[in-house]
Amino acid sequence: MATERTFSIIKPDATERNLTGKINAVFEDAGLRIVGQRRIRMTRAQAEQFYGEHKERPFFGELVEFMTSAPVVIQVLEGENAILKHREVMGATNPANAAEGTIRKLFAKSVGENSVHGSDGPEAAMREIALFFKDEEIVG
Ligand code: 3AN
Repeated sequence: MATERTFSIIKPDATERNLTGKINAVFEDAGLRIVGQRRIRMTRAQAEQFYGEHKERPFFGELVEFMTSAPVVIQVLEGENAILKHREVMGATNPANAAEGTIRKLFAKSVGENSVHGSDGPEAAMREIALFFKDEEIVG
C-alpha cells in the first residue's frame, strides 16, 4: 500500500459547533496524519470553483451558501491508503445512511450540512489540494 495524501474540509456546521478537535481525533485515531491545516472563510468564488462539478444540481446554490456561511478548516491528510481510509471514517454522504461510529453518523445534521468533505479519488485529491495549499504549507 502506498502513502497517499487527500484533501479534507471540516465544514461550517462542524466549526460552528466546535467539533474540529473531535473530528481531528477521529482522523488521527484512524492513522491519518494532518500534514497541512488552515482555518479560512471560503469565498463564493472558491466554493463555486471547488464544487464546479455539481453546478447543474438543484442543491448547488444552497451548497455554495452553506460553505461560505461560516469558517471552514481545510486540511491535507496523509497516510497509507489515505483517500479510502478518510472516506470510510467520514461515512455516507447522507448521515441517515452512514455507518455507526463514522463522523457523519456522529455529527452531521443533514445531507447538505454533513460536517466533512473528503476527496473521492487520487485525481480529485491532487486538484483539490492544489486549489488551497502551496507546497511549502504541507509538512509531512
Ligand atoms: P461526498 O461529499 O460524500 O463526496 P457528493 O460529492 O455527492 O458527496 O456531494 C458533495 C456535497 O454536496 C455533499 N458533501 C453535500 O454537502 C452536498 N450534497 C450532496 N447531495 C445533496 C443533496 N441531495 N442536498 C443537499 N446537498 C447535497
